[in-house]
Amino acid sequence: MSILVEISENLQKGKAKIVKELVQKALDEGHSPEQILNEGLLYGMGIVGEKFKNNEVYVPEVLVSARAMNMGTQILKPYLAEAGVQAAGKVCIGTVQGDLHDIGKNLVKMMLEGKGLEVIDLGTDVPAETFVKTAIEQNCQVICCSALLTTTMNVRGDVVKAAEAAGIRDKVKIMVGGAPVNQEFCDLIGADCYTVDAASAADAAVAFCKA
Ligand code: B1M
Repeated sequence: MSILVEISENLQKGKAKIVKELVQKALDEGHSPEQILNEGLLYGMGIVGEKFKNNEVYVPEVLVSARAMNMGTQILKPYLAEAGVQAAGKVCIGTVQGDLHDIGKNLVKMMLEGKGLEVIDLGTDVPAETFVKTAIEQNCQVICCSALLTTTMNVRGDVVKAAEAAGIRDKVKIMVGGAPVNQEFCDLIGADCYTVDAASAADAAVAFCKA
């Protein structure tokens, strides 16, 4: 079995320590950091994302795979920077103001990182203006707003309005998700995209960044 396949398979099993060792071994054997990232780590995380979408694996499995992914990327980070490998795009993500639920938001973040995007995590209880300020200052192509409470649903609409007021609405895509919202709500507030789960959110963000 090739070492890149071994990395992918151990990542899918959530074997963080082994993934870390294998990534170092692959580097020592002369594989390029980009190849290890794309054909080992990201490939494995992509499979986890698809299985999650199809209810073949659940939140705990995704979290352990994401941990393994993070351990692997930590080893690669300095080499990738040296090799000048560019992130596929930049996204800021947060749970909206008034809402402290962050498990789903963290899953979306992990999937975005798993797709090679640079993610600025604003945490929870994030005011609409902070999303917009960050997008401007950090040059993000996408803003991702998560929330789980019906009482905080409308803050997503405030993010759209704040982006309009700041004059960046045509420069940034606004994505929404979280249990109480759906496509109809997304259309109503004038956001760009609603996705039901973390893996689909990552696919959509990549598509926006490529466009
Ligand atoms: Co709270 N909570 N909670 N809670 N909590 C819910 C959401 C609730 C449905 C429980 C219930 O009553 N049945 C209910 C909301 C009811 C409503 O609004 N109609 C509720 C409530 C009422 C509250 C409090 C108000 C309770 C209280 O204090 N009286 C309080 C609010 C605090 C606040 O936020 N201000 C509160 C607090 C908490 C805890 C702190 C205890 C804890 C949160 C811990 C944490 O997040 N760190 C908690 C939890 C764990 C839950 C439940 C049990 C689980 C939520 C969860 O993490 N699900 C939840 C009940 C339930 O859902 N069964 C509940 C797993 C997670 C992976 O799913 O976040 O939906 P989810 O993410 C999904 C998708 O939605 C999507 O991707 C993920 C999967 O792929 N997704 C996106 C998420 N964000 C996305 C963004 C995207 C795209 C997709 O694009 C940008």
